[in-house]
Parts: sequence; structure tokens; C-alpha cells
Amino acid sequence: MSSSAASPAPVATQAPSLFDPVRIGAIDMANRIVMAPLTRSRAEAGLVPSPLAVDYYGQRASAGLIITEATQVSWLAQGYISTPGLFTTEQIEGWKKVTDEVHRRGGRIVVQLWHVGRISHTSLLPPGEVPVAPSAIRADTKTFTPEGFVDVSEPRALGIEEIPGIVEDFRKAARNAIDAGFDGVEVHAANGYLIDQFLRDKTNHRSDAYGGSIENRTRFLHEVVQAVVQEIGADRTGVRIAPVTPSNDIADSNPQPLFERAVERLDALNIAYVHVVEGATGGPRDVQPFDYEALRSRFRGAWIVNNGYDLEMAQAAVREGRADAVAFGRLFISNPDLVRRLREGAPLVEPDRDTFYSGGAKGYVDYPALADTD
Ligand code: 8OZ
Repeated sequence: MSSSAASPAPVATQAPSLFDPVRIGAIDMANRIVMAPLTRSRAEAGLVPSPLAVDYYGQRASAGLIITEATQVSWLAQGYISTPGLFTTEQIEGWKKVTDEVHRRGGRIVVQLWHVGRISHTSLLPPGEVPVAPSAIRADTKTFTPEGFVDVSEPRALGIEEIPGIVEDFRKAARNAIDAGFDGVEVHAANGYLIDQFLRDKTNHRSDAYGGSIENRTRFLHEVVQAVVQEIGADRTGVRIAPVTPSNDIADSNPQPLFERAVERLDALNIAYVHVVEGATGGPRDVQPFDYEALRSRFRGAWIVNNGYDLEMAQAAVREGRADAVAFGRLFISNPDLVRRLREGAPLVEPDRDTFYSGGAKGYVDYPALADTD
């Protein structure tokens, strides 16, 4: 036998597609299409997810992964009417019905946990409470309350001794998530809510260990995520960030180094994924220059991208290795079988904005899937 020349057999390398399975942390996904978190304001008394939520999420179980609507970690974490919680027995029981249905239909689902911080109104909080924030700076924005669409309330600055209690609320809610059957937790660190308020210098004017330097401003995020990781495991923990969104009157004078350090700290915690909103959440992608590749280079886990992706953009991102998965938001509202429609090139239905937050079944569980015969 000649020992000549045989170069190793070429390894079949095929660029990944959006429709290929992927494992993110401990979560096996049938495809790389993620349902983004979407506030729908349909929780019932006690902030328990309604029976309609069982149908709504079940109808969307063909997504590779569903990320639920933002869900409170405590009574003080609420900022909009009828958003659900995950801190009472009734809420856990309500969510269990949702996760059972999604799993029965072959899907995977994580819960997005949030604390809204200053984006709230006294009418939504327990008697005598006001919204809390890193600093006592009122946001120039409005929220939906039982009295309608009103300016948010003046917040008070959190005492440093109160911060461990909020970290603890996230830890407990993460435990509740596992008890409710979720595949994991996404910590909401985007869109100008409490964690983002600590990160960015427009909203964080603290002079203690949680304000000032980038190290200090990323501390609260780090502590919350560390608590979640300790409670449920890094392989079931993800984080959503939106480095340049102006949502909810948020801004930072120098977001690139801030978010690079934030992501480095998440990498050190070994979490399953980072979910990054590119540009203004739900709006233009090019609001401000930002180097997302440099951000990604700081992180070894899975990278989920979001904001205004169509099929072609999403396939290119996955094919070229810029993302492991792509999250779609509004299209999932009106196309419960979005995965099939994208795969088959079927027409997409536009969502009706009037029913985004209107409550009830209309615009929630009545968008049809394609028929089997289509
Ligand atoms: C729209 C309306 C209310 C809340 C976010 C959770 O921006 C939200 C939200 C979106 O992350």
C-alpha cells in the first residue's frame, strides 16, 4: 500500500439553516426560530396567566423556543396593567398549564423575568408604594394603568440595603419557573427597565458600589444573573439586552464599552445565551452606530439576535455564523405557525396593533394557522 498523498476525507460542512435544530445550553430546539417576548396584558386577577394564554402559547409551540411575555418577580416589579407574575402559588399553577401545553405540542419555553423599576405608576403598586429606581429620576414616558395611558410616577432611589432583596426576588422567581415547568429563564436587562436603569448613565447617578464606573453599573445585572444561575443552572439561563434602544427614556453616553463589559461578565457566569436587540426595540435598526460583532466576541455561549429580521436576513445571520438563532416578535402575534410559513414561503399576516394590549381573545388566539391542506 502506498502511504502517499491521502489527504483526510473532507468533512461535510454545511452552513446551518434557520430550520436546523440547535442546542442552547440544556435546551434542545427543533429549529433556530425564537418567539420573542411580547407583552400582551391579558393576565387575570392575582396576575395569573389566563386560560387563553394556554391556547396562545400552545398555538406557537412550533417555534424552536418561546420566550414568554415579561413576567414580574414581585408585586413591586409591575409597571403595566395585567402583566403576569411568577411569585405566588396561583401564578405558578397558571404557568404550569402553559408549559404543559407547549411541551405536549413539542415546544420549548422559557419565562422572561423582569422588574420594571421606574417605569410604573402608583396605581399599579401596593398601597403606599412608589416605583423604585437606581436614582430618583422620573422617566419621560407613559404606561397603561387601570386609569388609562398615563405618565409614569416619580420614583424613589433604592437604598443599597434593599438591593439584595430584589436579587432574591429574581432568585425565587427562577426557582418558581422550574417548578412551573419552564425550560429556563431569560433575565430582562433591556428596554429601560430596572436592570437597564442600573446599567446606563442617564438613569444611574448613584455614588455607591452600584453606580459610577462600568464595573459598578454592571454589578446589579451580574448579581441578578448569578443568583438565577445558582438557583437553576447556567445552562438554563439567558439574558436579553438592547444596548442602544432609547425605549422608556433610557440612554448611555458610551454604550459600547458598557455592554462589552456586561457581556464579559455574563460570559464568566457561563450562561446559555445572550439575546440582543439590535437598534431601537420594535423600531429602526440604525438608531446609533454599535459594533455587535465586537459584543459577540466577548461571549462563548449561544447568540440570539432580534429586531426587524425577515427570512432572508435571518438565514444570512445563521448561515454566516453571526447568530445561533433569530427571534421574531410581532410576526408571531399574527402567524402562530410562523415556522411553517417561513419554511414554505407562505404569505405572512400583518398583526392588528389595536389588539396588542387590549385584553381578551380577539387578536390573541384567533389568528389561524395554515390548514393542513394549504
Ligand atoms: C411593550 C409594552 C409594554 C411592555 C418591553 C416588556 O419593551 C416590554 C413592553 C413592550 O420589553
